Amino acid sequence: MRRCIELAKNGLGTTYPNPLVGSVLVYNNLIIGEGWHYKPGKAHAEVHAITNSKTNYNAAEILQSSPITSHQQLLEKASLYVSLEPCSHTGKTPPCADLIIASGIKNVIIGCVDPNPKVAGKGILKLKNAGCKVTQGVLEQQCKQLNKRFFTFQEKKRPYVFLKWAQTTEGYIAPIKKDKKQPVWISNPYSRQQVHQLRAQEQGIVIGTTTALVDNPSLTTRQWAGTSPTRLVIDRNLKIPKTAAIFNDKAPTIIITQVKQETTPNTSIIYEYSSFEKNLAQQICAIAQKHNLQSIIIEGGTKTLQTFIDENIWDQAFVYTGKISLENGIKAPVFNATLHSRNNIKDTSLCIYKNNTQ
Ligand code: AOF
Ligand code: ZN
Repeated sequence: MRRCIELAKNGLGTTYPNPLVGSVLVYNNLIIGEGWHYKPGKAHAEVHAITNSKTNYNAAEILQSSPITSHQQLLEKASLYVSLEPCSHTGKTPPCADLIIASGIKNVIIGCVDPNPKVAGKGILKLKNAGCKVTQGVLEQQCKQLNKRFFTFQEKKRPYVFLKWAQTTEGYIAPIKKDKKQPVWISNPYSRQQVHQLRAQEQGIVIGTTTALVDNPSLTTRQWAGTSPTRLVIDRNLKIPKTAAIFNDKAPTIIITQVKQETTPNTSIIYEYSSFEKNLAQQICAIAQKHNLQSIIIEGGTKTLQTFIDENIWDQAFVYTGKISLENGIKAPVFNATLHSRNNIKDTSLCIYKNNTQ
């Protein structure tokens, strides 16, 4: 199952909106086929594992040197491990449970149940009804953690929320005043590259009006291969000029505003209404949910980050502390959270916090 999780992670950034899934076919303690789900519309993990067993080196060796003489016989004696319950429905691809049954596999080991209401136990039932032995809940927590975005989206009806900021050792995220409309770099180039990796993995990125006006960021994925996230920009009174980088054509942009504004059909700039009176973080999450974004990064500034902290709608925080010193500045958000890990990226430290109350 650990190998299934390892394989599944290869799909991070490409399987969305589908979950990350890995599968391994085992005979006599040897892996005889493996695979992972790569992209929506493409084969699911189990399909890859079964297909791979036809050309797998270990499988070929067994067929040559044991009483088992056909691939069919081998499948009948093999065990299929999969990190998520095999699907039972016809989506973009046919049901994996049907394929497993048809291929003659009798022993199936599952990490966790699929929370998608179209599946939710029906895959397991199908397998059991066909006479397969099913073991479920193996490394269950790790398998759920693997799909924290998918599970949060399905069960809490909101995206998984990452907070991210960089601060100086004194706890400032930016100088009070600056001359140029661009960010002042607190973290080093390596940690900035890591932030681009995060952008490639997540589906949405949120900033407030001040960050858009003062830093003029484009919020795209440039220093890592992958897709740029959808930009969600808070602009209560539509103050951000159309020349701002967030309006470039590199990714869709959702403007969250209290001004009633029509969205022009077939454009990548979408206007979404928010009342701004209370629960702004909750309203932003509802907008992200409506647009099918399973994860969002709250990128700043302090006011926007603090809104999510105060409403207690966040799951994980990435806090970079750089070596540069500022005499005076805008204070970093204030929060009370459990430190999960601490790493140094050259002269910048990265503390990852988790919200244990969620
Ligand atoms: C599996 N194995 O590898 C994955 C599963 O539209 P489709 O056909 O691609 O189905 C997508 C749904 O299938 C997805 O929402 C989730 O419930 C399940 N994903 N199931 O048996 C896989 N990726
Ligand atoms: Zn499937």
